[in-house]
Amino acid sequence: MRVKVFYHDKCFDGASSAALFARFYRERIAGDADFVFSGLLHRAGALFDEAAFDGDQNAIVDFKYSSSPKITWWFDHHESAFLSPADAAHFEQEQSNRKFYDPAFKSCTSFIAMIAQQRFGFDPGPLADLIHWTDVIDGALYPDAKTAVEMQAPAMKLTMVIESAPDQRSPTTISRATTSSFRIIFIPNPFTAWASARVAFA
Ligand SMILES: [Mn+2]
Repeated sequence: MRVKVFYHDKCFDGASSAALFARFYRERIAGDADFVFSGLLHRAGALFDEAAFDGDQNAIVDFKYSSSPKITWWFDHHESAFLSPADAAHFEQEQSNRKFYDPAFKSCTSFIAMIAQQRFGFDPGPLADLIHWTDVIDGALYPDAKTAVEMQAPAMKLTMVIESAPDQRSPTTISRATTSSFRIIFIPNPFTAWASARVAFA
């Protein structure tokens, strides 16, 4: 079973949502599932490439609604989740119990955790730290200005990596970060004042 997970790319909540969804899916839906992660970005023109929805199951997390019949799971919490009134109406007709929307949630990660627990018996306990930090980061609920500025907490450092990552490995990075210790390596860029950040696992 090949499950393709489309997530909001270069975004901590997007990557966390994809990682949490994969863990929930493997624990409560199909233990033999293989996951392919595919990042999505907001851009002008068509957001989705219908031909890319080629998994046995195709999920979208922390990103806009698609009415494609190939999309079998969807979770989002953005106010602007629907591209058109027709998409919103399509979602209203939805009967699958696989597509969920609640703009009251600070992060899509905490939303998926709640739905997975209440409707599918998933235990989000081992991911409590990840869920907490995703709410902090996506909801900009920094405990104080110093935390926001210095980005010292491990999750803040991961955020820097995710949001500068030029590739689609972020959900895998987050998954590993929830189960092993890691450190952040900064690689100076000779052409700009910025350093790029990479995760190294212990
Ligand atoms: Mn989000």
